Amino acid sequence: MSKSQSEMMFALAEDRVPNILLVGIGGCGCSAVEIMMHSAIAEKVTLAAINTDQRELKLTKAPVQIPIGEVLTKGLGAGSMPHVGEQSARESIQGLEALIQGADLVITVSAGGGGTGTGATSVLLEVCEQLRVPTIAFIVRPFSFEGKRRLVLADTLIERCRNLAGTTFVLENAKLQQALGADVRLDDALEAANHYINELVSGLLATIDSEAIARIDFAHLLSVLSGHGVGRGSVIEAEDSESIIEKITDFPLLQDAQSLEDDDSITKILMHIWAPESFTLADYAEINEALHEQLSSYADLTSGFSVWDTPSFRVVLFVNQISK
Ligand SMILES: Nc1nc2c(ncn2[C@@H]2O[C@H](COP(=O)(O)OP(=O)(O)OP(=O)(O)O)[C@@H](O)[C@H]2O)c(=O)[nH]1
Ligand SMILES: [Mg+2]
Repeated sequence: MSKSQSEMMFALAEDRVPNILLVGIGGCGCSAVEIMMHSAIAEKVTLAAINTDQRELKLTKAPVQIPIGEVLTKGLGAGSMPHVGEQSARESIQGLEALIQGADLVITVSAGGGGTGTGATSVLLEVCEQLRVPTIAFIVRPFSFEGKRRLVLADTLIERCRNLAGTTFVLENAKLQQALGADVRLDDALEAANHYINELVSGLLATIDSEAIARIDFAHLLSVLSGHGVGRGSVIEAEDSESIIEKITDFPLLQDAQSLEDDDSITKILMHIWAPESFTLADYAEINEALHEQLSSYADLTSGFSVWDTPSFRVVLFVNQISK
């Protein structure tokens, strides 16, 4: 190989951006993708929507739309039957394989409790596992007033995801009322949960995207968010570093993690801080200590740091708690 050829290959490797695929599955997943279509995420990842319900699918305007189970459901939905969602995904397995092929990371968004999300999400995650593509799953857990059946179905899906995905984040619809007040309209509440997922995914992408003094690369991100753990995350805007510490382990819409002793679990943390120039090593040490105190004294922390010309702070935090 000539010198110029090898230089060119090196340049290509340096410039390669990870191919991230975000897939919304079922009604909730499609609504989340629809929100992302109007956010900066649309330029950074490939957005795809999967559904048995073709009307819901088309509403997303996602660049990649995959109808599943067209023979089984005739495009009319899975009627809250998870086995129909699952069989639909199996009927369309070749389309799912073609979708995943070549991705460096797949992020799924879906709700448990209905037919399509509950049945098809784990089939997609299985395909990713077979093709050795890392995964992160965001699962929405229904409101308790929707009845026990939906909650049990959601919990079965969450259990499956925990065995298949690198990290599983569980959003509780039940926490929306607490976070937004009792008078919130139902459609606004559902949308707020989807915006929250949008914010977390944007935060995650920002950690690897920034011009940083200490940079987190894509391989760091994958290593923190692997191991079949329970995920929690937050994006904090704060005026000073004390306010960061107050808010840092507040995960408003996410399911509470089981409290495990350090001996029973491994906690991995990914954090990126954008701070003004005045930020000191002492401030940084204090944030790190607060994290260890509130999450785990043995936590494995990967952190990035950027200085920006804004007087306030922004912190993106992801925690992955893995049972030993
Ligand atoms: N946060 C949020 N939750 C939603 C949204 N849409 C539905 N849900 C919740 O998700 C659960 C499952 O609903 P869908 O995602 O529409 O169900 P599906 O997977 O399309 O299932 P089928 O329609 O039966 O095929 C519901 O019981 C709601 O609790 C949404 O846009 N945002
Ligand atoms: Mg549906």
